Amino acid sequence: MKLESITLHRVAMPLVRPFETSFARQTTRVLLLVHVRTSEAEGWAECVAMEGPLYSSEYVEGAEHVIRSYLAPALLKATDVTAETVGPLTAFVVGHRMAKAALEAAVLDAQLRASGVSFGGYLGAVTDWVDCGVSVGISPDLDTLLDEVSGYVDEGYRRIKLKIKPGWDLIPVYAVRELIGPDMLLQVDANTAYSAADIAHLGRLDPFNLVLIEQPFVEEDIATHVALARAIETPVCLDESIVSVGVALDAIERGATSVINIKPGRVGGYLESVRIHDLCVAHEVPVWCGGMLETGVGRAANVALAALPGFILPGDTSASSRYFAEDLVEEPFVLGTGEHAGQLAVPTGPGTGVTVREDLVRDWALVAPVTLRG
Ligand code: NPG
Repeated sequence: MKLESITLHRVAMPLVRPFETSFARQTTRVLLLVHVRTSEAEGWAECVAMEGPLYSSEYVEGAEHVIRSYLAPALLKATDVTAETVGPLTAFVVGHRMAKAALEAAVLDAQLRASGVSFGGYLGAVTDWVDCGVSVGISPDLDTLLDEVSGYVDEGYRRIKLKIKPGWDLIPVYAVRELIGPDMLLQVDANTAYSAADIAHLGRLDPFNLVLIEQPFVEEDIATHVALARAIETPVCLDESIVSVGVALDAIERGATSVINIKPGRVGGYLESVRIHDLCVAHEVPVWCGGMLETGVGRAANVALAALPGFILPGDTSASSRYFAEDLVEEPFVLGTGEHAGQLAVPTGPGTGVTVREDLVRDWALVAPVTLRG
């Protein structure tokens, strides 16, 4: 395909409730949407970078800048662009995986719409419904936390993930385990908030029968995750550290991680996500699909990815209503009922299978959109 234009929309969407992690408290999701026009079709994608460089070094305005100055010009001057060539064409730029992932996903959406294939069909989905978990932020107090968790259990979510940090770990985990009973899937996510000195303390989570503890130490520190995995019974899962299939292989071989969270933005796209998935299947390492407070645009693609066979744990693929009163797409994600309680249906239409509400993109714009042409 020939890429004719790339339009960047910076929008702000109010969250239904504040989302607090060990690194930030968000009340609004500021994000970058990428809209491509090709010789054959149009495609949309969402860049998962946050407003500030707090989860990773990427952030909205930085992603916008690298796309405008480096990535878009490289794609717009190429004679043939497909999702498979976005990676090679942009490999000259170091890092900036979230920006690259958004471009690759927008091109893939256009390409699949042109050929009438769904994301799930292209990526290798093997199921029509995926199990959903929900990520619960750090609360002002235990009562608020338990209220929030009870609401999600009543909605049908199949797994609870609690955000933890030093000073907010053993007691909330104990209280939530008491609330939800011994069998419901429960896991914790530290977003790099701990250090090697906390290994014995983290071992005190073992009695709570957690599915996993996610990313307790800084992303570059594989060695301390190895030490933790040897010291405790709770499986260790890496998120921030896993930025490519090469790092995933290293972390698995060193015993730093026995479960992997795959986030397409963090690893540079859906194609690299499938490579990590395949590696994990070959090593019998379970994977699950992470989330970055995506709108329906990114959520649709994530739900398709989560339908691959290695995704045996529920993902942070929650319903649209977990975050937004109104989603950016005409088909908001709603949890199923009956046998599909706690699940989302994998979209079946061409591309992501969702239609962007351009009226909302306009209403929620933070700045005028920018269109780049070859
Ligand atoms: O359900 O989309 C979701 C959010 C899941 O907790 C979640 N994401 O560290 O995994 C994370 C966290 C996150 C959110 C990270 C926003 C960065 C930004």
